[in-house]
Amino acid sequence: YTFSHAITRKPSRSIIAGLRAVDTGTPDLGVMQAHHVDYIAALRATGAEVIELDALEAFPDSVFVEDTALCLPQGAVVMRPGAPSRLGEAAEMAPHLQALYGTVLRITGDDSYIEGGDILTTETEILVGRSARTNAAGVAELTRLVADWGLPVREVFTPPGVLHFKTDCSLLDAETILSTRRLAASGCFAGYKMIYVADGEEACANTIRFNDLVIMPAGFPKTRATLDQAGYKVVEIGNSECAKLDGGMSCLSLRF
Ligand code: CIR
Repeated sequence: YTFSHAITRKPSRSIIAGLRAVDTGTPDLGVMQAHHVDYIAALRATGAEVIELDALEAFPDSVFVEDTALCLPQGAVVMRPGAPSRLGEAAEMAPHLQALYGTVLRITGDDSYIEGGDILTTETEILVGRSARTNAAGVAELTRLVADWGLPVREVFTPPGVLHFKTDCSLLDAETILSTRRLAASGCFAGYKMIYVADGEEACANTIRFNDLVIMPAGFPKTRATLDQAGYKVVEIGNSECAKLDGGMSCLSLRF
């Protein structure tokens, strides 16, 4: 599958107030901006058009655009983030999707919560991990909305203590998934070819395959070597600042 577009949003000064499970220090906006520039350059290097949205000061986590929508060739679905401080980010994204897509659907149920970081789409199915941010009602509503899109939704579970399903996995090609062992242990990837991140390098499972590139966070040499050996064309991008906010390569863009 070739991606022709990506949407990103510039980090805001308010990023220092971004959500985090554990406080490991205040993110440095200047360093984050530099990493963000490198990330966008890598996306563009594959020939895709990257739409860079302006920073949203009112939403500290809004650089993590992935959580606001699901973008597929069939259409886009605006999410309903489970983090109260992030709920409004979805409405900010909707008009930009409307400009690019014929079909834009929305998760609207008062009790439905779902974030894009919990959704992994493969060639055959849409896996949605229930998590602290994504609940059964959210998964059920998405299942109804995309019922005629030709890809079944399969509910799976994000392990406790892991922010999102895709914090711990990514799709490397039509049949291959990069995952942590703790996530794959649930059996959710039966039938897929697996590559595991090295022990101690769990934080690099949030990697993306974007056209001919595999874009991974910098500083995970064992997993990098495994991906090189498997024949992937790997680019490393600094992620030190987003990592302080539990964010990684997938979170920073919507890709379609
Ligand atoms: C949050 O907790 O919502 C942000 N600090 C990080 C979001 C990362 N997004 C993603 O994994 N898709």
